[in-house]
Amino acid sequence: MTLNLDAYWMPYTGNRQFKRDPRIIQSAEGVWFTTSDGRQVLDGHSGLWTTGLGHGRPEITEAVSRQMAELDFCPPFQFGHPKAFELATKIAKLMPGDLNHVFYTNSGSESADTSLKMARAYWQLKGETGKTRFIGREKGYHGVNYGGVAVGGIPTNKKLFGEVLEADHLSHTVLPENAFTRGMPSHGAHLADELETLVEHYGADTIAAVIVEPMGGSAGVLPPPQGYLQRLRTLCDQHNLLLIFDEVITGFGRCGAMTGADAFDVTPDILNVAKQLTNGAVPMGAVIASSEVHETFMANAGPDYVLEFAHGYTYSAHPVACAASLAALDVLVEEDLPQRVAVEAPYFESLLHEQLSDKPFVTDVRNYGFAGGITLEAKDDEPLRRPFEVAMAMWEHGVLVRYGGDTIQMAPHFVMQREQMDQLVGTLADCLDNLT
Ligand code: PXG
Ligand code: PLP
Repeated sequence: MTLNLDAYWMPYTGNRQFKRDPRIIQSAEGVWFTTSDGRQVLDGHSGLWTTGLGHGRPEITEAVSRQMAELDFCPPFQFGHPKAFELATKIAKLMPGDLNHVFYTNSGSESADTSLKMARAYWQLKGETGKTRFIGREKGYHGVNYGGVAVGGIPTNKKLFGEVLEADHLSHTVLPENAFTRGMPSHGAHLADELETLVEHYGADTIAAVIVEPMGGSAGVLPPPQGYLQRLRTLCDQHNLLLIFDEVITGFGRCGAMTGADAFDVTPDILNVAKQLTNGAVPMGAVIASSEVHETFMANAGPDYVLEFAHGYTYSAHPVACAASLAALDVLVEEDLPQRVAVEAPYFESLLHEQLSDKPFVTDVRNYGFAGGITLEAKDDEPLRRPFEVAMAMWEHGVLVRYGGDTIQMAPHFVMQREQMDQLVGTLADCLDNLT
């Protein structure tokens, strides 16, 4: 059977190139994909930062199958099912500080927009009605919905779509003096002080929240400079701004701790997750609010039958997603996988820096936990071309990596063995040698 590729308009894909030279994945198990022509391909990106526990975990498959048979759907507005409450309790236990209240979404993009609405409504309910502006960061990625795009800082994601929110941006933290740093860079904490300048410019009474990824992901793995997130936290406290961490990539183990907040020892007021929440098996995201944020809604909404937060999705707390997530988080905790990432991260770090730093066209190598990114020098006036060529060559050589902008990203599964990491980084090194 030949597939008709025409009708499917693929997301974030060069559709014309793909359909000329398709890459079809048929099945997956552990750290391996099998392609439609029967090749084994090493998954060097945990799916799309989603599947740290490995593909096809039987614990998740069984939980999802059982749930489908028992309760396939439950209206989430004004009704609930047991697993939604069980899962919220479990998530709250895994979160730092008093991040205790879980609002379900279906993706990271929905988490981003939910968190922005939550932050604005919080100030409205407190009577501080002028606090509506958001501060994001250059190179930030907060998904593709309109709010997330406005606070995001990747120009190509904004260019054709227009702006709908009042947002300004801190500078990104990729400094030339930090190139080839292992782990957190030592320069750049001072860039958090730009928040002070923005507060002076706009007035704290016009700013609702600051939203950042504790470690930038999409823009190519950007660990925070030492002291940077602490400085942001202090300034948010001084100026009465909410701090939102977008942990869609860093949530649930990627940084060698349960959250980026834990890894970098800074607790936000609102924390967004998705991806690893179900190990990627079923779409689901969540926004976790501090007790103070939650209580502000509960205390100010009027009579108790009135909605405290006029927001939610048809598929919020979907029973099948809840079942998948309960199973996925059990595996994560029982196998102590964030700790495994912390223990094995130095091995991955050494591979990246020792095998890639001297390769042609590599201008930076960055890493933290089980995340690694390299930047490639632009080919003439085409910065996107070399990462594309490298990723295609790797696919031909049996390894999947993510490419985008001027970077190549790697995200080993939390369960990946050293010899598989050797194959991942070794194949990249070989492909870079053959680059023109
Ligand atoms: N916030 C962050 C920090 C993310 O990394 C989203 C929000 C949006 O999530 P959804 O589920 O709506 O896609 C993300 C998603 C990459 C890459 O190349 C990263 C993401 C998505 C696609 C590609 O690293 N992150
Ligand atoms: N558009 C229409 C016409 C709808 O009726 C709904 C939900 O009822 C939505 C959009 C929102 O869909 P969802 O709740 O899945 O985000």
